[in-house]
Amino acid sequence: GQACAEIFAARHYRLIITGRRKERLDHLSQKLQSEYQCEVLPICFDVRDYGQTEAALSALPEPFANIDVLINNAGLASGFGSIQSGQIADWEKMIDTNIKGLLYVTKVVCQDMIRRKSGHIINIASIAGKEVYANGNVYCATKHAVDALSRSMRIDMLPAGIKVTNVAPGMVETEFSLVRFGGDAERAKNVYQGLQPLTAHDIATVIDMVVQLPPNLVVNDITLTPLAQASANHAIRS
Ligand code: 8X3
Repeated sequence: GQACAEIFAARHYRLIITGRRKERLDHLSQKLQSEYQCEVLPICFDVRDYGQTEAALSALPEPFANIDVLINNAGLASGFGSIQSGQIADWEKMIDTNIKGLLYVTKVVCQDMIRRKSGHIINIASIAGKEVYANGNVYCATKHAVDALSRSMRIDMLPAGIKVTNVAPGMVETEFSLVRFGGDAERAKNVYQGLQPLTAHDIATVIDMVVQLPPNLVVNDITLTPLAQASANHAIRS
């Protein structure tokens, strides 16, 4: 999310950045405004709560009211273990954020896009939405749901001419693994041991490329991996 905000700020897009942690959000907002002189509206809310989501996004102040590009980036993996040992709290957090949060935000934002017959929705899915791997179970299921929703949205919004792009990254070094392993930094580091993972900036670069394409050209689905990764289950390490 932050990497995308930075790339679009450099293009002087008017930005709405959202998240749960006000301090982080305000800090990023100030950084973008001072580094790129762009207009930024930070809004703090939790996508897991439909009431909060609707209140935050349905009555935007005028210069920010018409959203052209929505990036559904909120998502996480929580826990890594067999289905039989899974924690209900982890499952609910992933289902509520990765599926329901994406649905809630999309429902609010797409209304105006459909009215204007213009807009681009980018759903950040995962290679875990294309394949499954051991101990990925519920996370993989939520990302398979995102993949299905991207395809469904594209069909449902076809008459309105809304672009929908499903972005499915493989190994990207962000806070992803740290969050998945409950803050265990050593374990998180091992995930990318012996290979060069992608960066958030790599993913944002591709999103920017997809957004810049001509009106009649749509990337519906794109899977991104580092050179050392061929599938969710095949990576080569030195
Ligand atoms: C992140 C990629 O392979 O760790 O969604 O599930 S993976």
